[in-house]
Amino acid sequence: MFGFIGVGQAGGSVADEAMKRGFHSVAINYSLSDLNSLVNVQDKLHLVGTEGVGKERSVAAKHMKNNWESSIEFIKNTMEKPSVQVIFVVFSAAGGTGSGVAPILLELLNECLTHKTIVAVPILPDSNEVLVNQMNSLELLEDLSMPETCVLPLDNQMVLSKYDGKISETRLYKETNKMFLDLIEVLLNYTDRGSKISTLDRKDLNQLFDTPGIMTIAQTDLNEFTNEGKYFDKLHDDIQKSWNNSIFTPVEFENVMRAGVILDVHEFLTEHISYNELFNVFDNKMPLDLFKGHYDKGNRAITILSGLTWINERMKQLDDLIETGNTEMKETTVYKARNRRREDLFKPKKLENKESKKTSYMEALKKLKR
Ligand SMILES: Nc1nc2c(ncn2[C@@H]2O[C@H](COP(=O)(O)OP(=O)(O)OP(=O)(O)O)[C@@H](O)[C@H]2O)c(=O)[nH]1
Ligand SMILES: [Mg+2]
Repeated sequence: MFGFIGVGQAGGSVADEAMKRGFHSVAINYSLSDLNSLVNVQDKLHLVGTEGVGKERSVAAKHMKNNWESSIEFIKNTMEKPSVQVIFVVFSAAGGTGSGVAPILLELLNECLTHKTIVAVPILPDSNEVLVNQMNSLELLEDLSMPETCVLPLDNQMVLSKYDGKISETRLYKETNKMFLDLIEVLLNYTDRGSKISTLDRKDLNQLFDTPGIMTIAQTDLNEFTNEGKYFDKLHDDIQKSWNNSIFTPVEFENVMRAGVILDVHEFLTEHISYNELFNVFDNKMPLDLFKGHYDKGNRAITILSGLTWINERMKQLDDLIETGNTEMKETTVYKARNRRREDLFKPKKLENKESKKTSYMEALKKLKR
């Protein structure tokens, strides 16, 4: 079974939704009001030292020295259940609390729960968000960049682009959380399902999550193939494209360590898949380990790639965004008031207006006399 630890507000929201769906979930935050707003999660750790960190990662990290022991105790008490094998640590990269606390917490977890599989799920901001959020995210990615665990970067920007940017912030967050948990549930459902050909079971799935490095999970709709609308040579292309069109950050095509492929299609399509062709976009050509699950009730493929190279392109994108945003700031100028002397304020004003009125009156009189 899977468990969730939500850190900060965004992490808490995902954990709360996960709890609603029956996953064992807990939440950690400096903000008591954020914790109180969670309705499904019962196990909450209120970090002490400050009620808010004002989006400052370093403040969040600094206060962890007073929360070290309580965090270990909380983790042990709530997450040591033997039924929980894989633990997702979900947090926003863009804020202060989750982004500052999670890297420390991940280290703690790796030390305290050595027999569990820990998966980091940072949530990356969409590019409309303010620069401070982009900077926090860049810093977080730097902090995590030599991961001891699997890192599954959920990306608000990817979900936003699915809606062509036309979705409110609140709905975007809700939708992203929902899509993420739907996908996790779909994966788990497959591992429970039998197949006469080959299955991808829980142990395979756990192995995939147990691989350090970037992970992605992508779905490909194969409807058009089963309707014979597309040629088979497009099959590999479509699946490859899905890797950069998921709800997670697009991947780099350097190394892939492990892969899981769930093919839920009519058997005739399964015969056309070549794993060599599928993975040849990677520099290392083939994963070191491959799990196959073939089912024949649906019309989709799900690929899980793990041990991928770090998301350097996404980091560069954040860096560029910050740079452009920063240079677009105009040089500050201060409004220059007209030059006047204080004593002039008290002088009687010249009657320029009256005089000009006078002349026009005189002119009118002249006209009448003509
Ligand atoms: N996908 C998703 N993203 C969210 C959600 N809530 C917030 N976000 C993202 O997280 C960012 C805000 O981070 P928070 O989670 O509020 O930050 P925090 O960890 O509580 O840290 P501070 O509030 O700065 O102390 C937003 O800018 C979004 O990028 C959510 O429910 N789902
Ligand atoms: Mg917050």
